[in-house]
Amino acid sequence: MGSNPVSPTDPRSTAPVYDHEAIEARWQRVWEEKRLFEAGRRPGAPKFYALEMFPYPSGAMHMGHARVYAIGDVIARFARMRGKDVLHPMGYDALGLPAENAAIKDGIHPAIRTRDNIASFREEMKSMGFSFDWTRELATSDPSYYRWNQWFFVKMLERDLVYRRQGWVNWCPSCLTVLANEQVEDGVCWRGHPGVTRKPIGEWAFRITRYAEELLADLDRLGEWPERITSMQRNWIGKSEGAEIDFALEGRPEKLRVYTTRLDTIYGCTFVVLAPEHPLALSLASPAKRDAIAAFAKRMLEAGEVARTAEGAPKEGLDTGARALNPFTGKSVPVWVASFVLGEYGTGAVMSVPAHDQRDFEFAKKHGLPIEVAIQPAVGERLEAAALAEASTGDGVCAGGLAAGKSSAEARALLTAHAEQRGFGKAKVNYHLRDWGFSRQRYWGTPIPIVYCERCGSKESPKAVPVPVEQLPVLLPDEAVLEGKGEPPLAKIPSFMQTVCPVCGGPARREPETMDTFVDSCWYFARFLSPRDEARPFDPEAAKRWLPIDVYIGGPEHAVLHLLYFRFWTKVMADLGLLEAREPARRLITQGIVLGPDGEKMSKSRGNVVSPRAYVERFGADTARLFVLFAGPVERDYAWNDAQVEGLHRFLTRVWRLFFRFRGEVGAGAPTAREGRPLALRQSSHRTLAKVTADLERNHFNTAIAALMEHVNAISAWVGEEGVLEGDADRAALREAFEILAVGLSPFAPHVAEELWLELGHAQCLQESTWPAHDPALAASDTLKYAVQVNGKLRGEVEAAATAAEAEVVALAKAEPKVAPHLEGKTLRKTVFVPKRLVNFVVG
Ligand code: ANZ
Ligand code: ZN
Repeated sequence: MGSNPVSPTDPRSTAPVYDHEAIEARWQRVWEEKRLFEAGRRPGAPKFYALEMFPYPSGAMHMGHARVYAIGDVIARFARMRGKDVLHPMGYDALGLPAENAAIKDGIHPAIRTRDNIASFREEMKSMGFSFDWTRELATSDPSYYRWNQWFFVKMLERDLVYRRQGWVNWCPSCLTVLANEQVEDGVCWRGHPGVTRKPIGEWAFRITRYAEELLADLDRLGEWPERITSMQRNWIGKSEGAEIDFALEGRPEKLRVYTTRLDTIYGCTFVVLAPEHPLALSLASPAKRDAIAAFAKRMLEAGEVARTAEGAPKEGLDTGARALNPFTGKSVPVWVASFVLGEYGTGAVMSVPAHDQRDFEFAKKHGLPIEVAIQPAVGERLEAAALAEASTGDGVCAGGLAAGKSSAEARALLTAHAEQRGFGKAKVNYHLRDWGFSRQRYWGTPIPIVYCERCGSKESPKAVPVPVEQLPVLLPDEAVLEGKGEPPLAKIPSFMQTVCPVCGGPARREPETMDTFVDSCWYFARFLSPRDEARPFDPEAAKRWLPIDVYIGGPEHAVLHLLYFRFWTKVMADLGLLEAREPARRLITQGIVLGPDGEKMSKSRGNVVSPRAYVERFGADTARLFVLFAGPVERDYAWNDAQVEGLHRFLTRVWRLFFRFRGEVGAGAPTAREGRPLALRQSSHRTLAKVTADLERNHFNTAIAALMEHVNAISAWVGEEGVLEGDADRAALREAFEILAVGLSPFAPHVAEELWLELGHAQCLQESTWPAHDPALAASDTLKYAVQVNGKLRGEVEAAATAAEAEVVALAKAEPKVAPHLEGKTLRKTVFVPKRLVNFVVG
């Protein structure tokens, strides 16, 4: 078999055995030695930035990682072969809670655990043959990274984009500590203590709301983001257009301002409701009710917004005893406090219209408050308040008042204008988006670069002084007291806490809080541009070339946190003059998850976790990659399936055997034959190339792989059992078939592909080669199906060569056995021929 001389020490001497281990190790070494994956190798070429969401380095890589990086790798490899200068970096989202929680349990320092986890992640990713530019690897736990988080903090503080506010946290009264949401389940802390409550606490927040409108408007320009993600962001930002209206209070000088999106319903307002925590609630309440309202407010704040606004949550409330005057009618209505009105949205006060708002309706029914219809449906039966079974929430026609007879939309405009004219109201836009509270009472995070100085402030309220940027980083101390109890960990380390004030030089205390790790992932994509930069977060010139990211890939679970925060941060970086782009990523791909073999989400507790490592060892990276890419479309979830993995391994083995059976016989010349025996094989080759190329352009990887499988079948069938090649034209066609197979496989199963390519006599790696163009004539489907009709009625079908002339097709159609009887003995009046589609005989 084969005529190439093979020395006994050459690994190729074992060629007929598909030794994935040797092949994969070899190509990974070659790629690295040739530095093929380093960005900037083709300075004049168009750039292409492919990025996968970087991993949190937990114990080991899991299938979800394997899938997302395999997707990114196919895209990066294809782009390189299309002549792009590709940036495809990898790093670690290395700070965060899991390492700290684990440390509390087993005492292993988060830094050590993280270092070890990164080492094993790196090794596993390398074993998969992912084409990362490893020279740019970074970890967010490295002070050379997080110092720039601190730098951004200071710059944003200067621009009033950072501020201190009152926030709410989960509090465990037994541990005397603040807990993250994921550490609390049903009011029980992760260490088993019941009675977790919410507690007010000072926190740092980013003023993301300043960008609400831009974040919303730019969603329309993100043409290549999944609609599902942009609509989740749109809802999350929650733009609301309405009006603020002032109600006078009986016997008091203050006004009560409400926010409404339905000013058209004002004539049906029968009471006003305040959030229990509204600043006026207590002072409005009659003395007898004050204690009850204070207790109610405390209970509501502890319950939290989610519980209060949940559908079906009880509509609790209390009458304050005060009364407000509807500015449109002068009518006096009672003022209540209620669970479902939130202090932090709008004005914290609502004009209640139970006939047209469901929450108000339920509240009115429960507390015996009146219901009055203000809007009649444009068509259909008149509404009667007494007969309502639920609120009628749609727009309609105003039943009375200034806008009587007008549509709801007209009425809103008219009544708002009236309120503006009279000075008791105005149009107002609100957003549901809240500022981002990002300080955490944790150790394993970026220290917030603030010191508190009593001399610059006062003993009662020490001034928060930012650490000057020249003094950054504020290093996270190695010493860590991790007990999961009491004060934040950094507060327990005197050597960290005690410092001097950068303004007055007096003694000062450091901020013991650290940053949310979502800060780290806001801008890592930019750090990859100059990851060793000591002078600035990243090189703005490099940013000009590389940003925005061309394809960003990650899980859809990040729809509204990470993916919104990193858009926000990009806009801030642009406003700081660091960037031109105002959006981080042109295109977003959200991949489905790989479920366990039982079809359930993989989890340790279910015992259905499949780790890539074992499969890479047993079947090789190429098989593992093919599995995660072949099992279904990119966005779809699917379950791990051992049988399919084995099937894919058999496929690669088959490719291997087929190739080596003919390795010595494939010709050297380029094929030219367009007829005879070679034609069928050449057509399969070019059709496959056309299909794989088109599928790669659309990220339809599973169908591309299926086309390659068909091509292998076609090669097999063509060579036949005997495997006899007749002459140079056959040999050249076979070479072409294998070359196209190698090229087509190369983004998916790159190690096998490179091996075939080398064996075909190429000196350059596939990753250095150019993706070939298919020959359209050979790729064209060579036969066409024509429908044959007689007097417009379908009678049969014929298949004709794509190149066949009209006369030829018509002749075939006439001869078709199912058609001929309908023509017999009739006069053919007309023949209608629609190219590529149909023949219709009109007979009489
Ligand atoms: C009167 C009214 C009548 C309302 C009606 C709705 C329907 P979005 O779209 O979410 O902005 N609201 C205002 N502030 C609130 C707060 N702090 N907590 C709870 N609810 C509040 O919703 C705006 C509507 O939600 C406002 O319009 C107000 O109720 C209520 F037939 O005013 B509406
Ligand atoms: Zn000071």
